[in-house]
This record gives sequence, C-alpha cells and structure tokens, in this order.
Amino acid sequence: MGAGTAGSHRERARARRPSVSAASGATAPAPAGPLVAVVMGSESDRETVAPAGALLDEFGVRWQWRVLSAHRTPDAAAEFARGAERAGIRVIVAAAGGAAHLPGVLAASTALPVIGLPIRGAALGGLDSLLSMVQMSPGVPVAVVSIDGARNAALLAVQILALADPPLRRALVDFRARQAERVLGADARYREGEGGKA
Ligand code: AIR
Repeated sequence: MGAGTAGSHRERARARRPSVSAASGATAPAPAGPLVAVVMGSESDRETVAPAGALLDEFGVRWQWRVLSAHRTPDAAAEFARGAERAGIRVIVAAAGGAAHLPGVLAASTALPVIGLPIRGAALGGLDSLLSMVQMSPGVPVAVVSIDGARNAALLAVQILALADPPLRRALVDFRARQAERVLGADARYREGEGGKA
C-alpha cells in the first residue's frame, strides 16, 4: 500500500480532524485499509501506472497495488472485485494494455466506480486498449481516462472520494488553485518576453 507522503495536503487535514465515535465521544482509531485499489494487468504496466500512486500519496489517500489479469487470472480478478467493497475499497483504478478487458471485468463484479486507464502498447499505440475499455455494455459503465493518463485516473479517484470527505475536497481545491497559479505565472513571464529564460 502506498503510504501517505509526510506533509501532504491530506495529512495536514487529517491532523486537524480527530476521528470521534458518535456513540461514546471517544477518539476512534482511523480506519487503516486502502480506499483506492490500483490494479494493473501485468507488472510490465507498473512504470506507466506509477504516477497514479504518486498522486494518491500526494493527497494522503490510502491505496494498494494489485496485479490481476482479465485473461490470465480471470477468477482472481472477479474474486477481488466481488470482495473489494467489503474490504473498504471505494474506487478502483484498472490499467491494462492491448485487449484491455480488466476494467470491464472488474466493473461486472462490483458496484464500486471503476476508472479504466488505457496503456500504450507497441502495436497500436494504446488505441486498442482505449477502445477495449470505453464501449462498455449499457448498465455497466467504466470511466476511461486518456492513454497513459495515470495522474488523471488518480485525480478522478480523489474527486470521487472528496464527495464525502470535506478536507480532501479542500485539498483538491488548493491543488487546482496552485495549478492555475503556475499557468498564470508562466503566462506573465511570456507576456513580459521572458518565457525562454524561465
Ligand atoms: N494484459 C494482461 N492481461 C490482460 C491484458 N490486457 C495486458 C497488460 C499489459 C499487456 O497485456 O496489462 O499491458 C502486456 O502484458 P505482458 O505481461 O505480456 O507484458
């Protein structure tokens, strides 16, 4: 599981927010399990998918790696999906290349949101993976991000979690504001004719 980076937005927010049991008023231990599962079809996907974990760490979101293949380990993939919600998982990011049926296979066995992350392969540039994920059967959606879009997959997972987590939502708003500041800062430098020097 990816540990939260010390000093992340989320950790600061968590530190400000003691977990209190409504019944007793006693401080309860924070739940320790992962909220996001980052599943890849093969270990060979790891380098492309790693930025998703880094982004989740940045927000202090607990997550876990899994390696499960829709074709090579179909039973284990379905079993994982069936038990994910009970295990405390709230969002699944599923990355695979080629004939990438992993997100669909997982989505078929859980009501949790599944985010498909298409992986660029040597033969067809990732379009094969994208198209394998995106045209899901009506009734069983998969939210698909761009080819190799690991950070966006993780950000979408954070946005889903943030719906029920005000500190995480504030961290997201900060993230967007800092992102906008960087662009506006670059724009200002270019307007002043100093873009090339930055
Ligand atoms: N894959 C594995 N099982 C089903 C699929 N679609 C994908 C992996 C990887 C690609 O096949 O997600 O992107 C090649 O896997 P490998 O293990 O041969 O390198």
